Amino acid sequence: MVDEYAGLLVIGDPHLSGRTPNFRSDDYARVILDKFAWALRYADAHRLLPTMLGDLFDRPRDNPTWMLGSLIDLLADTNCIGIYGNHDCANPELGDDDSLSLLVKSGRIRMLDGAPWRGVMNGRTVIVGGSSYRKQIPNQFALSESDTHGASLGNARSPLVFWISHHDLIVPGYEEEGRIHPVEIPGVNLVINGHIHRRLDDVERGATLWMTPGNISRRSRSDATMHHTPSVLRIDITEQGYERAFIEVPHELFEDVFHPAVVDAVESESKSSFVAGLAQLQARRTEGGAGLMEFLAMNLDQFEASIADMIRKLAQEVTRDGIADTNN
Ligand SMILES: [Mn+2]
Repeated sequence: MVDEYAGLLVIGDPHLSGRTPNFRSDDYARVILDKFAWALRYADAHRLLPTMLGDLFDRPRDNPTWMLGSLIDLLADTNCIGIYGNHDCANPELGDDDSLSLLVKSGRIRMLDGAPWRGVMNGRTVIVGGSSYRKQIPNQFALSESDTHGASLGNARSPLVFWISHHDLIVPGYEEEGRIHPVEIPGVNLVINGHIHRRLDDVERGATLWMTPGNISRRSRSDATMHHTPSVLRIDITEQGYERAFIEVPHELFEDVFHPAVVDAVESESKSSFVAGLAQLQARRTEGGAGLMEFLAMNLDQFEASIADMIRKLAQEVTRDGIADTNN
């Protein structure tokens, strides 16, 4: 087998989308696609295998054709492995109507479910398995005979086994949302989990380490996102095992990609401040109408029920379905 790679480049939750989310004020579609392209170039330059943690797309379907075409080009001469996330599929499993399945069928991305990647990196056998969203993370991993074959030919070191997932893990900083406890998985050295958009501390369970590297895009304006630096995770296979490093993905200042929060003028109950608040929102207009619904929820009480209802319906009409974004 050709010793093609020096390690992995792990890319968390890009959430590619033709629409600009929430409070972002830039050309999100182009910016995030460029980040993904940057990561692929970095991987290529350093002989790292691009490994996707899921949620390549923000919405499973109706993604712009130009974007799908760009991805087909970007991934043409690259091996890329990965799993799908909750945002990649409209149903519990990835289906033929979901955009990601195009990239899988055309051989641009190889899904790891049920078919771990096996190869040699810097002279050592490496196995990368994965569990897509809702797929069970195994409770152990047994090497096959061919996995240990290399050892008898002079490669005395046992294979390194990595596992990627897209799950609600109970890890420090995500205890309330989490549902799955990290445990030791005999046979697995390192689990790398997507889905959680900010970098959290490692969790060590016996011989298995669990990592939450966070994503490469900033989607919400919350504090957690404000303090997250978009990064990819680089894993280099070494003599002793592996080394990890976070590589910052070139990005603009937080203040330059998000609309400022609307603070004043919303507190007073008078109708004139309601109009002033609307004017402020218009000045910071977001594509999906983020902010408008929050503003209305806080301020509609002062009107008669029938009028409040009419305003609410109008707002829903003009913002279509652009406001009900979930973050992970
Ligand atoms: Mn996600």
